[in-house]
Amino acid sequence: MKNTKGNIDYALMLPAILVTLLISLPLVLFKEEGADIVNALFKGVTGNFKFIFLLYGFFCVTFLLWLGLSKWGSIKFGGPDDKPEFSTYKWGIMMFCAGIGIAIARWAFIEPAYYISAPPLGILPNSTDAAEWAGMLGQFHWGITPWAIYALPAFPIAYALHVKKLRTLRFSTACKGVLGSKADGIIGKIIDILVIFGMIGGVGTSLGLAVPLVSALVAHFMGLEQSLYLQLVVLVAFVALVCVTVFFGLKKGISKLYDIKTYLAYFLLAFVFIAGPTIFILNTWVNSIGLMATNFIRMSLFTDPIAHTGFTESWTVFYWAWWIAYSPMMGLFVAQISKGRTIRELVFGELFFGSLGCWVFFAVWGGYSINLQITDVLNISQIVKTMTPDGTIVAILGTLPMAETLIIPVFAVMCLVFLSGTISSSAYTLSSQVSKDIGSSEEPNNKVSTLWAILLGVYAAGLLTTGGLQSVQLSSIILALPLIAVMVMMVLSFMKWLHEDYGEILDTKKVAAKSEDIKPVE
Ligand code: NM2
Repeated sequence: MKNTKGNIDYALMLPAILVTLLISLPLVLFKEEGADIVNALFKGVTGNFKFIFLLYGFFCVTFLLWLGLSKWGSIKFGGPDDKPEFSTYKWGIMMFCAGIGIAIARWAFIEPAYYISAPPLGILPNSTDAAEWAGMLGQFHWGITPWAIYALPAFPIAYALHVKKLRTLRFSTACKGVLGSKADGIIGKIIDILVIFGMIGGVGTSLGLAVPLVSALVAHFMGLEQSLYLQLVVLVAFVALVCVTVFFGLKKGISKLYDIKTYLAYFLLAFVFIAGPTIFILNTWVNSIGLMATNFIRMSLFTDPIAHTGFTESWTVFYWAWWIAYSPMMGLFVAQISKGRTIRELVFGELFFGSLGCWVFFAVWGGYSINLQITDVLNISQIVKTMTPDGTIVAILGTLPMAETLIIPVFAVMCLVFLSGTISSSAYTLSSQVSKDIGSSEEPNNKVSTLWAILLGVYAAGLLTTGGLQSVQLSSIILALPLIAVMVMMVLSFMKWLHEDYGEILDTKKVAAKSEDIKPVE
């Protein structure tokens, strides 16, 4: 259904626009100073708050495992007769595809190169241990913890939607358990604004990484030099393309096209697995899982307080923040497709399908790169120091059979589709967040979505102009930090609801009967 009323909540829309412009424009206009500020902020925020990010990631894992195994696990999102809408397999694939975008293509091939050249915990760079840990760290940073971070907000939202039957696409509503009617006032607005800022921060990171990758691929095919100018041209072209499709409401038709990126990714996965060192990939994967299992707590809480190598800040903290920033968007989506599932199914389903999906990509693409390094075919740990990350990806792909005729073109098409998909889906979500009273089946206003696509473009231009990975990473880190407080409040609210609605009943084991008696909160 179209939201033709154009019902915009200006109390959310205006601060969001203002802050986006206030961050982006100075970055574009005062490039040098911008870089210095970014540097200082990065050090200050990560240095002082890294323990919070690490604790939060660890909390998400332990809390969800406890929740899934506890007596609350059998509570269903919905009434006794509600059945899941999708088969478990389809549901799992939908969660994986919704949560993963171009970032996996940007990182899976090159992440091991960084880990080999600068490993944590005093491991000798470029050593055998460094190569083994390179396999493990990719699995760790894209495994259980980030998927637990993604999953957490889905629980309060799914409960509010399917059990409490609240028309909620707002996070403030999911905090009603603790906030009560305050959720509709200024505190609620602050919560919703923080969520919007978090989303902008996360999408900014994605675009800041994706645009240079796509322009490196464009440069490769057209024989051009990579430059900031080319990146901005690519960005403007994509934003314009998305604006046209969003403005004319072509979302349905276009979303079919977006499906092809998944098939292209699967094709590249299968190709590298078969054409690459299959047995080495499998061995490295199994080894990585073992290393991860033994070092899970160590890495989860590794604040690096003595040596201050910067590993924790530029990897674990950055990743957790990036996933936190996307977690509201993901929570909304997962909650909507999880009607009829139990709490236990959602905990283990999301952790299983999500982690497994990422692990396969990192095992295959990352394993391929590690093999290049140890067989001396391509010294990736050296190349990554002299070339841009995007140039390194092209060099890695160049070692595959049929690189120029098949692999790099397929990879390029996949990235192009991913990039426009990221811009358009985030523009839609942001637009629905600033719409008043919008239900889950309604579409947000086209014009507002178009405006968001442009704003995201301006924001990404700011990040790209300041240059460097740091500003792109900082975008998620700084805007995700306040979200942690919102998430904790949502969890408290959720637990309060569970206790109120099911506490007594669960003790007498009559779960199914109760869900019909629950009245929506006013
Ligand atoms: N995460 C999965 O750009 C993207 O692929 C969106 C990024 C949070 C690292 C998701």
